[in-house]
Amino acid sequence: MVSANTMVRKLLGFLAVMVVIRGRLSEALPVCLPVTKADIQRVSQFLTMYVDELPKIPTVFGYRVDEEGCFKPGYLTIGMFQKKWKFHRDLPDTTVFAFGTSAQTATIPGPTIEAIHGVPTYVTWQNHLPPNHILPWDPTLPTAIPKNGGVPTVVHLHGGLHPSRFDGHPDAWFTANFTETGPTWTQQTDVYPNAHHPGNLWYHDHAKGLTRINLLAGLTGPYVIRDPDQDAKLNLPSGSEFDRHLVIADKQFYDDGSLYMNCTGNVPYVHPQWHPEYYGDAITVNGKAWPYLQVQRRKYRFRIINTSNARYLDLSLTNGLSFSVVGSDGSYLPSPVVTQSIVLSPSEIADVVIDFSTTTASESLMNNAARYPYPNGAQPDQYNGRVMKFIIQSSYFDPPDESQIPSNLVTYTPATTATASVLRYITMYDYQTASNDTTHLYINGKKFTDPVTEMPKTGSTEVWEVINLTSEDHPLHLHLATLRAMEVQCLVDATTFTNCMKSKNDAVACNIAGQATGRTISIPEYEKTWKNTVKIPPGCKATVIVKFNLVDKNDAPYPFDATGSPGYVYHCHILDHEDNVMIRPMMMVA
Ligand SMILES: [Cu+2]
Repeated sequence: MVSANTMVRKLLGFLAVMVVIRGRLSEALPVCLPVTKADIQRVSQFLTMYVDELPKIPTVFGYRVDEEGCFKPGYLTIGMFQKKWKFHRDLPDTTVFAFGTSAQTATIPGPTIEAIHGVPTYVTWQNHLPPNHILPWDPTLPTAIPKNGGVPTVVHLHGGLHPSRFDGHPDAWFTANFTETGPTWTQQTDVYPNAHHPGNLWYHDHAKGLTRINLLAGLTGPYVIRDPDQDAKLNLPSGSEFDRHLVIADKQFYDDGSLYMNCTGNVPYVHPQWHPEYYGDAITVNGKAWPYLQVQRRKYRFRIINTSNARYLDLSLTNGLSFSVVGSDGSYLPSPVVTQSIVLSPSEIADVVIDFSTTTASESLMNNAARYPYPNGAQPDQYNGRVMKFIIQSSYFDPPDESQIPSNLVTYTPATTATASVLRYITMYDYQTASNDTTHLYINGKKFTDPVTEMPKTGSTEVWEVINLTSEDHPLHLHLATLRAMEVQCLVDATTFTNCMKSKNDAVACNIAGQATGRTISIPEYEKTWKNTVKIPPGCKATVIVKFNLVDKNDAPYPFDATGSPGYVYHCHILDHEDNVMIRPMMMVA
């Protein structure tokens, strides 16, 4: 273990230095002593796998039922608290930031918010966090920096359809007790109309420049929009025992249990702390490192959310089990897709059924085979290549399994470019030093603060041709919209095209039509529905249909006004990229 380092670290860990940046800001930043990568890896490697039971995430209800049995709007107050969390039996308690209705009940991840389609949920998000962050951050990024201290937070409901003032705009941050608020903050309570069709969403922090550390610290939680009639008709495995979330996030720890986030950047003279990708060796599920779950020999539904900062997951099961994928992100598939493996970028959701009666084995491991960075980086090892274990009980238990995997699920507006009114070219750039170290990443060569260029008409359908000029995959996430990648075609000469784009920043002038004629990458069957995040492979162009309307109601307009301030954003969901600064504003117009 790293006891020598830890002793010094414990001595100095809570000291802070006053760093004056550009003579304007004085911030208390943690002092970090250098530890080697091997030191940090050793902490994960000492943890025995599959000794902690998978926690059941608590549920809170974002609606109420009146005397007549009708659904009525629900009112929730959910706080963000600093508390101690046990990630593993053999790891000391970890200081985290957690969502919950009280400090005592706050969990990693936060409680599942259950909502009813079309019934509004009011959430007052409260910040109870201390004056200083528990993780190092980087004031040289465009960052929410309060004048009087505190940890800025703002909650985004990922996949939600709602007016932009409730969207968790990166500048709508607030500190404890709303003492200080960001420039686009307007109100304490967000109202979610739950206009999105029934499906899987999640909520997480979105504060400018701090998203990567606020999520690593624990500020994530699941959100489900239900339609009881549809649930009854589908008859998928249900109830808190057989319908469960698996919220996956990779983490790295010091041997005193505290969360590790690098203190020193990869190009420290540009950004002293920022690093292009955070990867942890400990794979946590529902807040436990490599947990186990005892299951009955029957069908289970798992809503799997990748809440990692940068790690893609390529999930598979041992002992012959497969996934029947019923949904991707917030939507159902038209019919189940049986697959041996599922690739999830950060923020993507797979809604699956696993039928444990199809094996005679007594256990099955869920493993991860995704290279990092994806898809050309390092191969996962025996630590970050493991996720969790299912222990399959030998006998058959009550109640009998009457659930099913129906052959027809749910269909929405067909995916066609014919109804699109606007074609946009969206380009992803990576800026590097002479020695190929990334200093920042942009979309369309623009900063977040450059004037808004994407102003879609509310109710419309667009086509976005998204071109990835970098060497790794990026998960493109749009707020408000639902989207679907139709085809991916790679560039024949990425170097020439990238050089042209770096001088002209104009895909048409750089002959994208002639360039994007290379190899095609097929879209997996299990992603062929309306999503909110799509993967954009390196050196390729993805044709993405983007809908600013209701795909479950034949492209009907939103039941709320999506125009007006502060607007929405779209961004890469690798959080380290989003923070520096692969994010752009998006303003809806009438
Ligand atoms: Cu990215």
